[in-house]
Amino acid sequence: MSLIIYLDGRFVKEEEAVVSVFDHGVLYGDGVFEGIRAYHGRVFKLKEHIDRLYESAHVIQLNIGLTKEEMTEVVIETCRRNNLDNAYIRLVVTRGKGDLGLDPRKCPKASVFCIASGIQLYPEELYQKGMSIVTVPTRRNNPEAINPRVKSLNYLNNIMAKMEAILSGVPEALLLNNEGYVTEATGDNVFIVKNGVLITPPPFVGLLEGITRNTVMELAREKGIDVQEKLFNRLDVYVADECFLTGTAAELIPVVSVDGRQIGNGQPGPMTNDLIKAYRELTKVNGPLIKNS
Ligand code: PXG
Repeated sequence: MSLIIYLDGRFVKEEEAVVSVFDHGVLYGDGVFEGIRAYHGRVFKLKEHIDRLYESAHVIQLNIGLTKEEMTEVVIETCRRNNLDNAYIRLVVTRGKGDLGLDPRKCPKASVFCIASGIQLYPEELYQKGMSIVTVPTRRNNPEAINPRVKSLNYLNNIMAKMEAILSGVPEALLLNNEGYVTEATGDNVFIVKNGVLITPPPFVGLLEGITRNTVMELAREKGIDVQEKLFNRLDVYVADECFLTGTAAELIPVVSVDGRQIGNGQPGPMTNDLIKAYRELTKVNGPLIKNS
């Protein structure tokens, strides 16, 4: 069945939802986006996603042309028009149509689109048995060049790393920064557990401050767990008691092997499993209602 897509102020059929070849999002990756989930008829952490989208746009000096309230309604209405209670939502703002040069001043109006579709869940086996990952040669973008805190349409850094992971026979990559500190995976943040402390790298190392990451840190603190944002390297991961990745699409995924080194006892750890449960509970109650008829 054809989806209904929001595109520049209108709801159109998927077949009609097309952007120009002169759009600078297409020509240069000039734009920002969000990946959002809806669960049980609610858009999870919608305010946080909208806030991050507007912050990313602000950094690249992109005028979205809609208020946050209007954008919130765009997301909810897109779910409603497709009658979705559970959805994966992609909200994109590009620089819009310009000429063939780089100059963003030639793009008078940003283009906004929103896709809400059914979700492709990861196999349950991944959550039961955990995932193997590797560190890859490609380093995470230098924050002084392209700051990973901006969720921009330029994802080549992540895609290169993803290809290197696949070449190594695993589905996900761990990216280091130029100093060798652990940053994140290609579309997920990373956590380790050592001696009961939950540790994740600080944003300044060069990573996207994930909404799932922040949610997991909150949930852990509510449980009385000591949560620390601090620098660590590959070796710290090898000797961690537990490791997991967090992201909107993946939620929390246990990691049981990194560069061939078994993590902990090679099974998803108790803190990881506890947090997976707490996260899934939260998805039942957080976020504005879609109110499908
Ligand atoms: N780091 C990066 C680089 C990301 O792109 C996350 C962390 C997690 O952030 P949230 O806010 O979702 O907890 C992301 C988010 C995919 C996919 O298909 C994932 C993202 C973006 C695009 C596609 O898995 N990531």
